[in-house]
Amino acid sequence: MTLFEELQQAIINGKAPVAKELTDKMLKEGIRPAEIFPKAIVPAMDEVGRRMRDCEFFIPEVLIAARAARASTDILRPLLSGEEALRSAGTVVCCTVKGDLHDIGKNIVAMMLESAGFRIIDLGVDATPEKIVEAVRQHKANIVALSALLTTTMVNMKAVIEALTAAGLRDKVKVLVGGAPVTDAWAHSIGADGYGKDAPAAVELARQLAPV
Ligand code: B12
Repeated sequence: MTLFEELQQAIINGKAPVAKELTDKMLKEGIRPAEIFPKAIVPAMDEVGRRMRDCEFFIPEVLIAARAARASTDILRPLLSGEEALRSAGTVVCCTVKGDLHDIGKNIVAMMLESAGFRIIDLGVDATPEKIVEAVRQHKANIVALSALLTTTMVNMKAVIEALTAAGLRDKVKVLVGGAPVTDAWAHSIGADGYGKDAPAAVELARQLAPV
């Protein structure tokens, strides 16, 4: 097995200390940090996504795999010159909308997107439209990923889109929405660009909407 394959296995199996060790070893052997994303981390998280879709993996396995991926990305991120590899996939402002404190799904989506090479600006939970608009402007984001778990807070997704429009930023970003009560029909009705039912779908959508 190559080191790339070993790292893939470590991530899929959720072995964060092994992932860290292998990443250090790869760097010592002269492998470029930017090479490790497409050849190990991204395919590993793609496989995790496939397993989740096929019900071979459930939330705990996904979280553990994402944590292993993070053990590797934490080492690599500061080494990427000008963050070229991360920036090339796009910048995502992600959050749970105002009034909503559920963040487990949002965190999985953020970790999967990060593992897929996106730069993540995570605004946490209870994010106001103003805060989101400000972050999009400041970080020149090209994607906004909004999560809502309550039927009473879904409507705040619409408020974010209206605030982006009012700030003249709507045509600069693609807005993705998700969360248990959210549907494709809802996404359409509020003028979002896409709805994803789970984290792998979020990655697919982000790749489609902001192609490298
Ligand atoms: C855990 C939980 C909590 C925890 C949250 C902890 C945390 N840090 O997140 C706590 C205990 C704090 C909580 C509080 C409340 N909760 Co609660 N909670 C849940 C529960 C059991 C699980 C949610 C979860 O984490 N699921 C696992 C994750 C992985 O799934 P997910 O969030 O759906 O995310 C996936 C997808 O939806 C998608 N996705 C998510 N976000 C995004 C974003 C994008 C862009 C994309 C593309 C995809 C995407 O990808 C994710 C990964 O695959 C749900 C029940 C349920 N089955 O959903 C109730 C639930 C959501 N809660 C509910 C309620 C009512 C509440 C409270 C109001 C309870 C109360 N009376 O105080 C409060 C509200 C607090 C607030 N203001 O937010 C109701 C909502 C009912 C409704 N239809 O509105 C639910 C459905 C329970 C129920 N059946 O009544 N809750």
